[in-house]
Amino acid sequence: MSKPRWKQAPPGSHWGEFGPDDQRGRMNYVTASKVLEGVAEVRVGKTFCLSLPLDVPGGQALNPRRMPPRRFSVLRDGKSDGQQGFCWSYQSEDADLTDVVADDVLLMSLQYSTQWDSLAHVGSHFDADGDGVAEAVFYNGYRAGEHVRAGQEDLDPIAPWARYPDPHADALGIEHLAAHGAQGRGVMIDIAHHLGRKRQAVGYDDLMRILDADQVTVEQGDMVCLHTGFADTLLAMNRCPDVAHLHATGSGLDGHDAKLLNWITDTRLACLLADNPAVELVTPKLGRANNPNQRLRQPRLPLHEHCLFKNGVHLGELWYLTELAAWLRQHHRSRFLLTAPPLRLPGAVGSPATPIATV
Ligand code: UVW
Repeated sequence: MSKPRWKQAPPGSHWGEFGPDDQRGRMNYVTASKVLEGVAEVRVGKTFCLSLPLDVPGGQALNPRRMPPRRFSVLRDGKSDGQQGFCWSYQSEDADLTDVVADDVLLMSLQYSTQWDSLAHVGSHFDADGDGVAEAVFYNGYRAGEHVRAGQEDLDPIAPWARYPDPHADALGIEHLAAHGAQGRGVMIDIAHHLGRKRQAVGYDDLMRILDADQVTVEQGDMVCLHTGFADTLLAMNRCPDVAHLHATGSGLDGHDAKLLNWITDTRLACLLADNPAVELVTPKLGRANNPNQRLRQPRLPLHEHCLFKNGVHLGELWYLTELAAWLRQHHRSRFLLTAPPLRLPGAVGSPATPIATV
């Protein structure tokens, strides 16, 4: 039995729900019977790829901290074979060998494009050990600096932004989701159909109206997809995102709506996946308290805090849901089998994904 990591859990959280050392959060609700409920939704065998091309959005305008993919060819003995382009051949070892080989190396932010956030992605400053001082902690009290570690500074980085190589989430890394398989019953909520693509924070009341109108029911262990249309607007920009336009378009959940946050917890949904950049609508700057000397400590991303930090609900962002949402609407359905494993990359805080829906 490991030493308890917290004396007090954050208000509105469910730390310890699956045991004090759990690292899978509400994906624990995606049980074998839940997978079978997903499989029962496969009726015609049609599949949908729910990933954007991984070089979308394009550049760094949408999020300056996220680097687009750069690929490098692998050289053999320090050189490429000029005749073969970037390929190399075993002929350098033995002239009788005929094989021609191409290998790539990839350098990118794991959360550049269609992605999963692990539970080590967003934590909070919270006094978990009850000593009166807030410390940086993640879900189930795992600590920044101890369980989720930054890399060591490298003065000769391969790129300016690769200055701290080998960070490691010893706890809560994305490999826990990969080991689960991230397969279960998907449920589509088609926000774009009802609210269009204008920028808007979608609260509990809006969401309930949409669920009612489309007769969508969300149950324990469902993997819930939110179609806002943002990815369509982005794709139309063909890798040159017009950020002003993007910021004026596309809805997201209202992370400041307490009723909505309670709904997320009370339904016991397993994860939230959206075609927008953050699932929630990110407000540019929060107001200060009336007294400028009084610090108002609050999260910039309240839905991230509620889901990743407090309740172990994984988030998926920049998914591509348009064709699936249209097909489901045409066939009067909202449920499907979702198969969305992240990379089984130990210690990573997020991962690209190529989710597949089967209907
Ligand atoms: C942040 O930018 C913090 O996260 P996300 O990509 O999950 O919105």
